[in-house]
Amino acid sequence: MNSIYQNILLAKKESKKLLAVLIDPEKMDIKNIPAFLEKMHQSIATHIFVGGSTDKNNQTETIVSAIKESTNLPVLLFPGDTNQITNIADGILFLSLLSGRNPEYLIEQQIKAVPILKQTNLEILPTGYILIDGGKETAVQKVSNTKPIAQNNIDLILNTSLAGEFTGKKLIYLEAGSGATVPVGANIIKKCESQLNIPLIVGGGIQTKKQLETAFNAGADIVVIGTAFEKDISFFNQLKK
Ligand code: 1GP
Repeated sequence: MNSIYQNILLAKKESKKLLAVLIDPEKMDIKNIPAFLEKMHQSIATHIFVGGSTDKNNQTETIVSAIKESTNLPVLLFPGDTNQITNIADGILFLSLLSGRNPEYLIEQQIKAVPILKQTNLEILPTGYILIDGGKETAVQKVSNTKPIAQNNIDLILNTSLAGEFTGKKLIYLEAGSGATVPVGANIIKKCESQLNIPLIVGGGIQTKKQLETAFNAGADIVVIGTAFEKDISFFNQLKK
C-alpha cells in the first residue's frame, strides 16, 4: 500500500488537486462528527487534518477516534503541541515554523515529540510551516509568539520555502492563519510553486469555492479549509464530487 506521502506525490504528478478538511478538536462537538463526515464524503475532500493551536481539554484523541470510526480518508494530525499526538491517526504533519525565530517551534517541540512518536506507527511528514500575514492576528501568531511574513515580501516567502525544501522538508505549508481575513495571495502561491519541487499546502481564510479554485489554479497541491465548514456545513454542497 502506498504511503500517504506517496499518494500526495502521485496526485501532484497527475495534477489532481487535494482538499484537506481541518477539524479543530476545541471547536468540534463529538456528537456532530458522523453527520459532518457524511456531508464531507459527498464532497471533493480527500484528507482530514485534526489540530489547533491549543487543545485545552485534551480532546484530540477522542475526536480522532470518532473520526476514524466514520471515515476511510487519511487522518493527519496537525498539532499545535506534543499533547496533540495520538497513535489513532494515520500520520502527522511534523511542522517546523520556518517563518518564525522562536526555537520552541523550530526544533524544541520536535525534540520533545520524539519519545512520543517512537511509541506510535504514525507516518511522519516533515513540513516547513510558513506563517503569512492574513490581515489579523491569528492563534498561531499568539501561541508561537512569532510574526508572520508580510504578503508583499515575496522574496522572503519564496526563500523560506526553498530553504525548507533544501533542508529536507517534504511539504511546504503556506498558512495565513485560521480565520484569516485575507488568504495567501495567488501571486505568492504561483511564485513558490514554480520553484519548489515538493508539494505545496495552502490554508487560512479560504471561505468560498472561488477562493479555493484560485488557490488550486495558482499551484496549491493541497488546500486546507476549516473555519468555512465549521461556520456552515452546507458549504460542502458547493464542493460536490
Ligand atoms: C488553519 O490553514 C488552516 O490552520 C485553515 O484555516 O480555518 O481559515 O480555513 P481556516
